[in-house]
Amino acid sequence: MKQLISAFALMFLAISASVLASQLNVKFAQFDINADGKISRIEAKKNDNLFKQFSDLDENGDEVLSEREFKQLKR
Ligand SMILES: [Ca+2]
Ligand SMILES: [Ca+2]
Repeated sequence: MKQLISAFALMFLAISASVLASQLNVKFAQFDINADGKISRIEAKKNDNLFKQFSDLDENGDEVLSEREFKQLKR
């Protein structure tokens, strides 16, 4: 019985991890209006919080946020 429970627990963990990951992807895609894999300053205007942090998030200073840079966003 215990084994069954831990199997369920593992499954639950795996599912919630993938849900979390897909939520992040959805968010990035929501902002990336032209789907070029980057968020421009204009696209970031959709969200005040993102727009305010834009310069801090843009580590390489190319005026767009990659998905990796976007993930540093503080909520
Ligand atoms: Ca874009
Ligand atoms: Ca950048």
